[in-house]
Amino acid sequence: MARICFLALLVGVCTSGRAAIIQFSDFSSTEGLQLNGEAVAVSATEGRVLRLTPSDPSLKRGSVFWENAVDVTVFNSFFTFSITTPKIGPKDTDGEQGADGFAFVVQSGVDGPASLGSVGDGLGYKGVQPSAAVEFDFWQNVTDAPNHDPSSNHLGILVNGVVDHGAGSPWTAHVASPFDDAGLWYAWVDYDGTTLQVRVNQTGEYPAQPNLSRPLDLSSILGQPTAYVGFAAATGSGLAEQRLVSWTYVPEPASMTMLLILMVAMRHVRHRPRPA
Ligand SMILES: [Ca+2]
Ligand SMILES: [Ca+2]
Repeated sequence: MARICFLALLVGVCTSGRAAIIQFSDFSSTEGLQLNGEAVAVSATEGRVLRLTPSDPSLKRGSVFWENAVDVTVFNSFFTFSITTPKIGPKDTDGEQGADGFAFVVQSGVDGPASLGSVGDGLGYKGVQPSAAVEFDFWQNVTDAPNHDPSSNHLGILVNGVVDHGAGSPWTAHVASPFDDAGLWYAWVDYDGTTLQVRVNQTGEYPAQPNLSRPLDLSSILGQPTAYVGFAAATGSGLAEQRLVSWTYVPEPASMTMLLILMVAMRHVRHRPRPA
């Protein structure tokens, strides 16, 4: 179910005139989204999902963006994904199969919601700028592409379509369990106006500490306080079916969203009929 709504409607009070929410509990509708490249809504074990790349043939890419630019001065975004990998094909420098990965992307590029970067190590994000992104990368590019990937399964916070982390691989974090294990993953990306944080796990409980954070002045990077938000993904000679299962984007601090959820829950309790 797709919907864009307003916090004021959720809580019954006007908290903000700009706070439009993007919410997809599944992708039975893709209304409001622009799908590019290989991105397509399909039925999967998780329900109606957004498949960003198919598991074959090789060298595919896809992206999806909300069709209108939204406020990105502060936000929190929560999404779930699952990735399957046919255990065939080449192995990376860590001896792991499956490739390449995807990214949550905030961008103000000239192609707008049609933006789509390069295949393979580019994750469908390389070259998209001005931008910032959080990558979920499960192919280690060290010698085949000089990206300084720290491991075969890592997070990275990227800027301006550059997927090379540089010497020492700053702004990356290794994640022990492989993203392409076919299980459901939960991810949170929070921006408080000064620092971008990312959390990921397979329990669905919001972790106290982020896996990775990076100070960023998004408005300066983007050249404006609004941007197109969405996802990009790619495969290379290694393969993977990458599925976005759900997605919520709220242009408010994470703490505000928690408070609003609590207020909605309390309203439901208050309005529940008393037993006879
Ligand atoms: Ca891999
Ligand atoms: Ca990589």
